[in-house]
Amino acid sequence: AISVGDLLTGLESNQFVAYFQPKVDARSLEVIGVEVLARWNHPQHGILAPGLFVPLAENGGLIEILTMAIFKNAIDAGSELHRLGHQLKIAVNYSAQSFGSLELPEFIVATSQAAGLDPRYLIIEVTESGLVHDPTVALDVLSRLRLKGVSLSIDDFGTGYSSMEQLRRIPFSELKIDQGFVRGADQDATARSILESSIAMAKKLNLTTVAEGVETQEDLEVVRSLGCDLVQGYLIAKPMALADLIVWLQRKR
Ligand code: G
Ligand code: G
Ligand code: NA
Ligand code: MN
Repeated sequence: AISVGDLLTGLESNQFVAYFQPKVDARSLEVIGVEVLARWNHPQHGILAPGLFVPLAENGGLIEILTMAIFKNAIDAGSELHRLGHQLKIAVNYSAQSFGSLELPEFIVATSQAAGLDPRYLIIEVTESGLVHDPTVALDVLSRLRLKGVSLSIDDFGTGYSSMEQLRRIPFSELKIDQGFVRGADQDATARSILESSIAMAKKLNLTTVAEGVETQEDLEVVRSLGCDLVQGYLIAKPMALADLIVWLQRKR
């Protein structure tokens, strides 16, 4: 099993890397941005997924350092992509446990300024459940980031609780509909109705809508027909390393 000690060693020797999954326009399929997904390039176990180490970092008091490492990777990659002519938005997941840190917002802004990447190209994805944990602190941290130009996205929409209240309180600009409502929606009238209502509501609130987990052409057709703005999922591309993303982007040109 992996211990907190291994995690610390991994952080000290820069074993954490960012993978990137494209977010594309639902109609034109033009690439608008990428979601950053953390991976641990472990010397013995190979590439490890966040489900194996994010909870460990949260419980072991290392989530702030891990989040900094991921942001540093993400921002450097964003700056490189911009240099190559890909003006993409870079979305990073933010753990509820990270709201306790007032240093993180400063770190994010300072790091993007140092890399020459305008914070307006950054998006922070937070889950509904994350916001309920400590609502006042979450609002404080997210507002600081918003004031610096960072956009806020509500992730896995529809799976948490008190979602509508979070939409009222927090200055979101994007809403990501959970994969559970997207995959197979062509076969499932209930999922389709939930999708339709979520997209309609998001539009009234002036939020960009993203459908996650688009795996088939049928999934894509459903979300397109409902007017969803962006899509993300295996049909478009799986999460990949920066070098692979660059090749993928060049092929699309
Ligand atoms: O590909 P996937 O297995 O990458 O991601 C699994 C889960 O881990 C998702 O819920 C995703 O939001 C979360 N996750 C991925 N990267 C990060 C990260 O850098 N920080 C946090 N807090 N969560 C992440
Ligand atoms: O919680 P969050 O939405 O950040 O998590 C995204 C997770 O979903 C990651 O683990 C990512 O690898 C995974 N994912 C992304 N696209 C697809 C897809 O089309 N199908 C499936 N099954 N998983 C996906
Ligand atoms: Na996410
Ligand atoms: Mn999600």
